[in-house]
Amino acid sequence: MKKRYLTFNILLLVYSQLIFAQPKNPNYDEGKIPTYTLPNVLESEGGIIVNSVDKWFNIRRPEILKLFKQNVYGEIPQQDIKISFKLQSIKNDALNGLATRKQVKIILSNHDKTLTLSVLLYTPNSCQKPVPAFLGLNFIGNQSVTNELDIPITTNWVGNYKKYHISDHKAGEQTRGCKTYRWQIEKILKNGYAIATCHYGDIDPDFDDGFQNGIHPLFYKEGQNKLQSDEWGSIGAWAWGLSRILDYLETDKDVDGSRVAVIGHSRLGKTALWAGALDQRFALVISNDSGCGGAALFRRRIGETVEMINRSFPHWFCENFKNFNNKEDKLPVDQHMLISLIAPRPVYIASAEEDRWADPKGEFLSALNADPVYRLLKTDGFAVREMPAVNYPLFSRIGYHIRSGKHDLSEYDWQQYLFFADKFMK
Ligand code: GTR
Repeated sequence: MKKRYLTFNILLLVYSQLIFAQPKNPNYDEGKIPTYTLPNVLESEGGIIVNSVDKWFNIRRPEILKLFKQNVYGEIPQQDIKISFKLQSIKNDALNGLATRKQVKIILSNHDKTLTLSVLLYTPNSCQKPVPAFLGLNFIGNQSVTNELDIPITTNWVGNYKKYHISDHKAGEQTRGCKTYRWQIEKILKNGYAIATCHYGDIDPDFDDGFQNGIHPLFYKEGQNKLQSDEWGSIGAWAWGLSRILDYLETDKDVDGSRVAVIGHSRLGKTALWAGALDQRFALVISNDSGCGGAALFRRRIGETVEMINRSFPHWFCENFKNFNNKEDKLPVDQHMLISLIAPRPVYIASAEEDRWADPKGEFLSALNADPVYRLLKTDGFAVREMPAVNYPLFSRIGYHIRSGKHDLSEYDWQQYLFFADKFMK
């Protein structure tokens, strides 16, 4: 009898823990969005009205960048670390002669620590070099983006995906080519672009370990073993890694380093936007279904919110960002300001109709509210005021579409990105 009573109590405890651990139900009702006011992208914290290109670049842009570093993505440590490039292999007739394929190691070291990024690069054989390029991180390793059999399977941490038989964070043979549809490599090459990628786990494994692995410890000062509250999380690290790959691409004679588009899907879409904001060498930026912490406005609090993202992914942003859990109105920035940091460079924001978690309307509104900066910088900005119909892409300097379907990076998305890149990078 006593034993039964105990079991009952334990079950009750476990059950109540489960209930309390559940994230609050996300809101999907437009009618329940609290009234909010976006920070004015063209007025400085000190009240200066930003009405010239000069004031934008000298006053407001640096201020906004700093606010994002301090409150959202974290500061990137300012130490110079050693970086070297090693060409691991070159294949001149990859993909039936369509491309030259290089595998390059980027070796980063500081104090006694080293980290290696493996970059996979295809350049089209039929084009005059140097060519413009797309650069994006991948989720499961370089072997997942192509069916070629001689790309080594990553031995670094990967997420667990039942579908690809990954249960212990190690990728196996089943992951070879499992994401080819997301990369459209042949199409990209046939359109005259190079494509470069690297596994995001090479830069920082995507789990919360108090920043003991990946790139962060390379920057720890003597005696430091954890981050300050305003220092970079994983998104900051992935974005920084993209810049190191760009460092390499600038040295590759087959690639035009001044015409590199940075692209990313979902958490890596957030990363692509932050990379484009931090590093003005990126000529064009593409955010695919980036959602909360990407293109979507925080203040709408629809789908994923600040609190939810910080709870599920405590390592993505800096510690200070947690101060804004359920306090979106206190944020000194919102994501239209992230888009504005990319101006006047072309940026493309893509959403998917069924991706309500990422708040497609909030992604659209960021684009719309970044428009004043793009216009101040003498571009055509964002060509519409109302959300375009599904599958009607828009190719102004701020490009945009909402396509039918789910959260994913599809062939349709790539068709628009290629068209957009043709317009601005060729
Ligand atoms: C979700 C997360 C989103 C998005 C997505 C992804 O679980 O809530 O913010 O980043 O993951 O990256 O696939």
